[in-house]
Amino acid sequence: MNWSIKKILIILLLVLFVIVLFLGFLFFVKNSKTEKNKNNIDHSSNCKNIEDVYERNICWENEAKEKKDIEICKNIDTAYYSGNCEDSITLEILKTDKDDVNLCSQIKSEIHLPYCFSVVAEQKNYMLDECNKLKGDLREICEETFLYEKAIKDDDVLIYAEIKSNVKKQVCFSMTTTSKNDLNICNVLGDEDKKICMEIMINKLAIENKDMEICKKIGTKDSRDSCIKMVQSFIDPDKDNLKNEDEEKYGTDPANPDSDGDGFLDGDEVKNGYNPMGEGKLAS
Ligand SMILES: [Ca+2]
Ligand SMILES: [Ca+2]
Ligand SMILES: [Ca+2]
Repeated sequence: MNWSIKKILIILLLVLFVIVLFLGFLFFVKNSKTEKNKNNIDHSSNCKNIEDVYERNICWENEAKEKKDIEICKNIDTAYYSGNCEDSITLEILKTDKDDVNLCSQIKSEIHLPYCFSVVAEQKNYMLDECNKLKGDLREICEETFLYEKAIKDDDVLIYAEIKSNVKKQVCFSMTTTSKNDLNICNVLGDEDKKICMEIMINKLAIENKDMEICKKIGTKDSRDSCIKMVQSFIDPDKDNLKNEDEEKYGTDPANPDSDGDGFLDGDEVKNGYNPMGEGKLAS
């Protein structure tokens, strides 16, 4: 074989080698691309392909939470659950990444809104200025929530007075007055608030002491009656081991320890599954 043929053969072999390398490279690139596509498709279609609505919604919610992506929540079928999903991600972002009250305006459910504000309230050290970033109703709910949370945190009865919403004020009063036993704490308040504060405290003391007499300190008749009713339901004046609340339920006499006169106490009959109003067992 002469040299020129050898050279041609070597060149041919080299060219062949380069072609094989090139083809190999192409094959690798193509494969890695399909693998990547497959991953993408798999991830988003995982949830899409689930037939059961409930399971599918949970899948979307988990994926949304994993990626902290509110957009993914929108795949959830029911508006209610999709809103819940969005809210939980907003709250998660608020807690971990951003302490901005504006995030709360993205909250969908009215129930989650005060919770959102309470998270910011703690982050912002209950400074009401933070609520100035919002407008209208949102600002009002924000301020009420800040005050409410601060009143409870500081156990300070004077802060309640600043809360406008009556329902919130009452909840707030009862939250803190539960730790106190002195009616005088209400005296620092203005007339209207003092009245609410006193009623809540008196109710609490009457129930704690199982004493209806305490209720009589309440000025308003309706509130007084409801206090008495409340205390009555917790007491057992005929000492038959059945509280008045339960005497009413079983139709027994709250002033007679043995309503059916068979020698067994109302409460003991009920406890052992017997009818306190006659013969035989209680219907389950
Ligand atoms: Ca009784
Ligand atoms: Ca009785
Ligand atoms: Ca009896």
